[in-house]
Formats: sequence, C-alpha cells, structure tokens
Amino acid sequence: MTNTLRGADIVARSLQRLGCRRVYTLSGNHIMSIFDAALDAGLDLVHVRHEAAAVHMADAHGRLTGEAGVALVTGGPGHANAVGALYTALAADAPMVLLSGHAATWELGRGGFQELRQADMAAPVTKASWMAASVESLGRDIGEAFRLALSGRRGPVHVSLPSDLLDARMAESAVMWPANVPIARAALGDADCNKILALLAAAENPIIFAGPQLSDAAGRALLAELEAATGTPAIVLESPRGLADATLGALRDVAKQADLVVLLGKALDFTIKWLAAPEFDPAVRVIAVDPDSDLVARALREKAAALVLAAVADPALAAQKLAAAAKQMRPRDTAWLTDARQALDARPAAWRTVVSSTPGRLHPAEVFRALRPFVERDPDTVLICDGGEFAQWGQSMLPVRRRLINGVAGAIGGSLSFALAARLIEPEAPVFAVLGDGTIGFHLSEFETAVRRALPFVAILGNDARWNAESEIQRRAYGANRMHGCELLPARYDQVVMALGGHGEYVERSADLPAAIERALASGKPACVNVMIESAAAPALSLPL
Ligand SMILES: Cc1ncc(C[n+]2csc(CCOP(=O)(O)OP(=O)(O)O)c2C)c(N)n1
Ligand SMILES: [Mg+2]
Repeated sequence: MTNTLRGADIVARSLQRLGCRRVYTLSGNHIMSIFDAALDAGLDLVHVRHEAAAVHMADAHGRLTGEAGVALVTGGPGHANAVGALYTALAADAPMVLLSGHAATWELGRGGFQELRQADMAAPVTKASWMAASVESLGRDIGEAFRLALSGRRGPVHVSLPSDLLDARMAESAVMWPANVPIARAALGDADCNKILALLAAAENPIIFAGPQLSDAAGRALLAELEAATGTPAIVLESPRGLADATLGALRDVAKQADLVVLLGKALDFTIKWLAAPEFDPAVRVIAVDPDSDLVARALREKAAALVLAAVADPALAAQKLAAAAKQMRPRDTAWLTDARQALDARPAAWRTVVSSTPGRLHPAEVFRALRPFVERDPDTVLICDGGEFAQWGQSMLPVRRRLINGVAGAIGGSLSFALAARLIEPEAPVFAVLGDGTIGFHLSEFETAVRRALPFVAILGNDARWNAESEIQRRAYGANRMHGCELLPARYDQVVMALGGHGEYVERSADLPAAIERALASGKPACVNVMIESAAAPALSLPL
C-alpha cells in the first residue's frame, strides 16, 4: 500500500526539514490538523494568548537567531489579529514566516466560515504574501516562504493554507519537499569596496549609518571592527526616533558636521530626515549600499547628485569586506572619531544624581541607575526596550551587546512577547523587558504563557499612570492646560502578574529597587517590577554634554 500524507503533515515536516523546531501559535479550527501533524514532526508549539504575540515572538526569534521565526494562526479573525504585528517585523527587517489557516478553497466566494482575502490583507506588511494553491506544492510553498524571508533585505512572508488542502492526502513518494537552497547574499564588488574606502579616506567627517540587519550582537561587533579599521563612527539606526534616538547621545550634533554618509542597509527615510538640511549639511555626500535594489533606487531618486556611489550588496558582507580592506590601509587621523564617539557615548553628569521631586515616585534615571549593575552582570544579558518615554531612558542608560527595541515601526506593545521568545532562545542569561504602564496592557496576558512555559524574565515597568509620550506631545504642541485623553490609573500590574502565577514587586522608593530586582531574578519566575515613576520626557541630548 502506498504511504499517504495529509497536507498538514507536509507543512509540519517541511518546517522540520528547514530546521524549524518551534512554532509560535494560537489554535483555531483551520489549523488543528497542523497541531495534530506537529506531534509526529516533533515541533514544539509555543501557544500564546493573542495572535499578535505569536507574530512578535516569531519576529524576535528571527532578529535574535538570524533564522526565520514561524508563527501559525487560524484563519479570518486570527489572521486579522496577527497582521498588525507584521508591521513591526517588516520595519525591523526581521526574517519570519506567518502561516495562517484559511477557509477551504471550495468555500471561497460562497460565504465560507471566516472567509477573508487574507493574502491581500497581509500583502502591504510582508515581502510576499500568497495562498497555497494545491496540496502537491505545499512543501515548496513553505520552502519559498523561508527563502524569501531570509534573502536580500530580510523580512516577514505570509502563506495562507486552505483547510481542504491541509486535510487532503497524497502519496508520500510524490511530495515536493522544500529544496534546501542556500540563501544567496550579494557581495560588495572589489571596485566598489576600494572606491568607498577612498571616499572615506578623503572625507573630513564621514559617518556610517547601519540598518536593523546589523543590530544583533554579531552586527554590532562587526560595526565596531569597521569603525576601528576606518576611523569612521559606525552606528546602528534602529529607532523610530531616528537621529533623536537617546541611545545615540548627541547624534544630531554629529550628523550636522558630516560631509559623507555611508548607508549600510539603512533605508533613506524619515529617521535620518532624508539626509537633508537643516539636520545635515546641504553639501553632504551619500553612499548607499543596500541588499534591496528598490531602496538603492530610492536613494538615487532622493539624493541624485549627492549620491557618489550606489551598490546592491548584503550589509554584513559589505562591512566585513570594507573592514578587512581598511586594515591594509594607512590609518586615518582619529580626531573626528574621538570627538564623535564622545558625543555619542557621553551622558549628562546630572543623570548620575537626579532624583524625583515627587514623593513616592522615582525619576526614570533612578530606575536605570539601579538596573545597570544587573544588566552588566552577564555579557549575554538580553535587554528589550519598548516604545514610550520611560523606555527611552533605559535605551540611553543601559549599554548592552544584545538588545531588541520596537524598531523603526514605532509600534508599542511587543516587548513582553519579545522577552518570552528571548528566554526560549537564551537559556541562562537574564532577560529584562523595559516598558511603560500604557504599553503593558497590550499583551499582559502573555505572563500566563510565560508561567505555563516556565520562561522567567523580569519586566521593569515604569508606571506614571499615563500614556506619557502622547501627553508630552500635547504639552509641547497645545499647552499644559490641554493635556487630556492620556490619563491611566496607577494600577497594580504587579498584582495582576502574581495572579497569573508570576512574581510581582511594587516599588515607590529608590532605596527599595535593587532588592526588588534581586528578588524578581531570584524568584525564577516571570516577574513584573512595578515602579511608580514621575512622568519625564524622553531624553534629548545635545552638545556639550
Ligand atoms: C501600536 C501603537 N499604538 C499607539 C502608539 C502611540 N504611542 C506611542 S508611545 C505611547 C505612550 C506609551 O505609554 P507608556 O507605555 O505608559 O509609556 P510612557 O510614555 O508613559 O513612558 C503611545 C500611545 C504607538 N506608537 N503604537
Ligand atoms: Mg506611562
């Protein structure tokens, strides 16, 4: 008798063949056949409380491992819930695949259960999005999704899986399994490499802006090497705050002095004010190196005469080649690099002593002065920072090798899911998530997932009982007497976390914070340190510091 497999088995085994061991998911009618198939394929189903959390976890998985993260959700509303989170993954160049169950093909156009044009809906927030067309080609669909997610400018890919194809059977011998094609990465040509180094050597104040693909620990190490070899400050721009990213100190003052900017996998976009005046010298010259020919074309369109070199190349390969070649050259004078580094790395002396003026509330700087020794204990610590004003202080005050932030999308709410994925990937080192009280509401129930899966991490919650980032906009734009619609309760999120089985700490005094963090770590549970803070605008640094 010929062996037959269900479409669902083909999907699960294809994932396994591609090296995937863990799937972030939430159950639903359309995908229960894949849950069943996962048993035999040995896939670990990490099942969560909202489909967006599954996507955020696959996103973090992709960013932290460089392998494609996989999220699996049900059709219609499950898919719709997942799509919003793809926006963050797309903007962060995170390699991941969203697989969504889908109404059966024979139901389409007839009012089938949870029928929705899913591929159309996901198209604007993915690199590619399609509905599988036959059981025979399911394996190839999965393989192609992985290949696209990992090639060129990496990013999310979506495939909808109609339930009749998942249930259909076919002979195992006729299955087209995904081909294990190596991911092609475009190299930087010798001539371009030499020309870039010559332009850097001739420039007075060059600077290298890297994109999110170089934001992982390996990418940051590579940039440090490139910086040392070329005498050129090399920084990652991954924040929606762009030049005002508090992580980068007085970057705006540095940027103004630049006469040459090298974009290394960094899109020419709003974060760098399109490299235009008044943030940049009108005469600044630009080099664009990007894996995505569309972004190279955009740089050409936007910068025209100022663009002195454009190349389609993988940013990591380009950085390696440039660093290796630069080491053979005469080192440049280090005065510019020294000054630029000082502006990027220095922090105001006042931050070492500032305290809150409100009794029972801490200033954000007090929180991160207390947290810093904990993140410095282990070089493998993973720091996750969400959006909002409080978290910007964390980004600015906590230097770490391994960090995830919300990214250029500027969406808030992903950090708890990121922390769960980080803990699954990093077995030992501490994982900290830094977020505000508004943001924690988005995925608070993921503490239940974390408890159920025994995934300890520590959330440092800055609770100012408001959506302060938006309040600050109101204060600046409309006046202090017109701030409304952004107030929240000083709620006891620590108690919610305890009720879900985690560890909670409540802190109103600076002196109590170190012991509270220590207890949270020692608890071995998912923990929330709910720190009452005074509302403080995000730091905006300028020279002299
Ligand atoms: C998905 C999404 N919704 C809304 C916003 C707008 N937004 C940005 S920061 C912020 C406030 C965050 O409040 P909180 O988490 O309490 O941090 P705080 O600014 O108070 O420190 C809001 C509403 C956003 N960026 N993303
Ligand atoms: Mg707040």
